[in-house]
Amino acid sequence: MPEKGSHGAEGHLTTDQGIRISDNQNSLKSEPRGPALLEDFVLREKIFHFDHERIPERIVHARGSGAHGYFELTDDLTDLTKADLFRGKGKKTPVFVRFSTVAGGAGSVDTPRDVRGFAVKFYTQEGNWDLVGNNIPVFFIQDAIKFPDLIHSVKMEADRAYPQAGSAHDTFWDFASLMPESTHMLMWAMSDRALPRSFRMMEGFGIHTFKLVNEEGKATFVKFHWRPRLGIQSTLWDEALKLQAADNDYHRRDLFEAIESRNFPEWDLGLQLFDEELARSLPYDVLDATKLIPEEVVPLRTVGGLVLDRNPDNFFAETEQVAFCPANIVPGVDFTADPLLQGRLFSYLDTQKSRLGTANFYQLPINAPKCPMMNFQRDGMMQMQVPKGRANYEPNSLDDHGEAGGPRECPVTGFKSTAALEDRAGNGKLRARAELFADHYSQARLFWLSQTVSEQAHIASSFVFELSKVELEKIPPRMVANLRNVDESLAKRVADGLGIPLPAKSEAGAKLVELKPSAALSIHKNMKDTLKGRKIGILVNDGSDAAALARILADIGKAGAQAFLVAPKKGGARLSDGKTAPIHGQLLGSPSQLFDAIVLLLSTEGAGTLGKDGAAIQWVIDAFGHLKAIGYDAGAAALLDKANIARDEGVMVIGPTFVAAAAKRYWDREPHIRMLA
Ligand code: HDE
Repeated sequence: MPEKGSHGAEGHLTTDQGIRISDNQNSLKSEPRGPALLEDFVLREKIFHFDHERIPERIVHARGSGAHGYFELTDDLTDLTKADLFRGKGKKTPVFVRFSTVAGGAGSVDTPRDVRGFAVKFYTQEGNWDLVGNNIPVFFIQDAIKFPDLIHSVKMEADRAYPQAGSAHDTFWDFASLMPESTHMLMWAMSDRALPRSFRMMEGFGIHTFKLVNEEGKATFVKFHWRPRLGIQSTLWDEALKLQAADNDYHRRDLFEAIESRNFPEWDLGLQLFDEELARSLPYDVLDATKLIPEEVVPLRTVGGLVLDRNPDNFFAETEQVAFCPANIVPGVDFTADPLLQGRLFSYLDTQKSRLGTANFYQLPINAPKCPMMNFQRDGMMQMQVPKGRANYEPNSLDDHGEAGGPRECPVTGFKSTAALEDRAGNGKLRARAELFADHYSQARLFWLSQTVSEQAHIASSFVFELSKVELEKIPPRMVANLRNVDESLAKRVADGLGIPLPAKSEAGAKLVELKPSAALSIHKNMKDTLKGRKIGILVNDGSDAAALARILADIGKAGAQAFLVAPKKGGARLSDGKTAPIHGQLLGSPSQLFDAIVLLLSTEGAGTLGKDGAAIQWVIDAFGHLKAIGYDAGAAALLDKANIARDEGVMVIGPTFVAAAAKRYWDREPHIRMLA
């Protein structure tokens, strides 16, 4: 079939039937002012197809952005797994990755406070393996049977159909406060992890414990971690809110542009590997998706890298139609009895039939395996394959008669489920949870204690903000009562912030264990002092110093960052040398939240003019408020004064040290400019 879009070598526009179209501007009429004719098959076909362009959006994770790339193995894992992609140092496996928000619809914004999906489809030589993860290593619930309740509560409310893409509303907090098992995940969701700066700067986690299985059938527990090579980076709440206004597509654009400019996003794949004995020794259950295993207990082993190096050719055909499914697994990897995972194994295939309309969606190019694929599944809507031969059942003996008998089972190389490593109490069938699942607070406390002072303030303030949006008065005290099991000071700060009395502590439900804080859980402790992959906004005006601009552009380029020139007029700014500097964005349309640090290069006169422009003053105030570095030259000082900017450690006269300083956020500034809980 010729590719859609190419429509034959000669580039003729045709109908879906291949008939050449002579006029694509005018419908067929009986006379110039006469009615359109029913006979016009060109018009009818075009409108008909247009009318049916949309498909149902995903029930969760509706808004997403994807890219192609590859996974490269750097550490041979033959001793641990027979999976092809993990054998042979240097082996490359093609992938498609989709990042997403969870709660919002397909047309919602990129930067709400939300969990992000991190779904990877590996097209291995032995079939497709999907590692469908998130950017947070734990989940809200322990058992899949609660998933519809969780999602109903967080999506827009049933009667009023708002809010879109946000958890700050009654039904979410009603459910969350009644589900103490969600407390650990709430700590993460209220932290800056839920406000990533870029898909390229967030971690990914498989969350559940899986198994790797080697040739001998020996299984090892594994947890999967994606580590961004640019380090973890998040935004502040105020910044995320303003980004929603400045650029709805902030993350989608960032991913697309990074790949277009060959700054390929990269992650390391780290594995936490452990055996049954270690699992048994832990004070929590490795089958419980609300728990993580600190890296201090089981360190990460880096085994490979993920590189995204190609944007999709077509968003709908690829990013929209890609169907990830945790049940897509290859020999050498296996599931565990995690009750959340088990529910997921059913859900994805089921929902994809409803979303993509036919059981044959696996034949779409983005979903089809890149290795041979043969079975006796037949027919169905939109069957694209034309299977040959008489046999459409198995076993058959048609081969014996010299006719094609079709594919056969592979007893040796085929996928085999491993025996459950998990404890079996021999209780028969029951609707119950394992004992250690009842500890809902110890790891929430571990997370809290692992944060910096400033991160703790963000978490406390997020709880205050979200709960302040709740109208039913009984909900916030219930949530604060749960938080008292996490940390008394946190609960007190949230109660104070809301202006409510501290409620009695809720029942902990299980004996809490004191866990050692883990530095890996903090963003601030894991940020990289690098400008690589980031964007610096430079404000110039007529009269700006040409030599200073050339110097800073060279420094930024050397640091691997992107410079973005902003001026009051898109036509450019006439610099001190009389030349016009080309501008990337006009001031009003390029607010400073789009940048990681800013530079002001202004003549005294230029600064004076901008001092009368609200957009310029706001530009500076926002960068300062978002704790970014500000570099300026002598002329620009007047604009800083007009914006009332204190000269703290992060505000400096531009010079050779600026680039290093610009890689940081100035957390110490925050208590001076913002009341946090
Ligand atoms: Fe999903 N989830 N999920 N989920 N999930 C879907 O599948 C579901 C869960 C995740 O970019 C749906 O094709 C259940 C955890 C991602 O296309 C659906 C449960 C994690 C994506 C579904 C969970 C995820 C989805 C909706 C509780 C992190 C987007 C559309 C047992 C490990 C994939 C679709 C993409 C999408 C069900 C919980 C990650 C309805 C029942 C935990 C990244 O099948």
